[in-house]
Amino acid sequence: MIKPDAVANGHIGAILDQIIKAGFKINAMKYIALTEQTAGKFYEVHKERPFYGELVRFMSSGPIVAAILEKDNAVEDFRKLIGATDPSKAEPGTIRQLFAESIGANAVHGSDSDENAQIEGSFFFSALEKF
Ligand code: FUP
Repeated sequence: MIKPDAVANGHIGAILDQIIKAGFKINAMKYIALTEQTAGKFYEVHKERPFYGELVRFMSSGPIVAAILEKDNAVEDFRKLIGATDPSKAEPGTIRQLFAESIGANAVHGSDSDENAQIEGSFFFSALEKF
């Protein structure tokens, strides 16, 4: 996902450019707005965390770009490309170091396992929308 902060700040094109140049193929993509309810469901694993309410409000504060990306070793390579959750700790040249505002408004989301990538891909896309 490209999150509401990066969309609002005009970084969709630059972020997609980095993703494509890093060798990822886009298998599905859509530009949509999450409601508090859908954002809450997507981040349900974090329900008990203190930042959950703020996270849900932020993720439903404006449109996002959702995508399914394909590459060998995609989960690990994408997490390297985006950098640490807290942009002040992200490596130079990573997407979060370049484009994120804070640990909450951190520009992008990447799945943390192949299993979660399948679950999260199916959250946004039907079989007809995946290539
Ligand atoms: P990541 O996998 O890097 O997106 O990070 P996490 O799964 O740990 O966290 C998910 C989202 O929760 C982050 F992208 C932003 C938000 N978050 C906070 O707002 N504060 C925190 O202390 C940790 C995470």
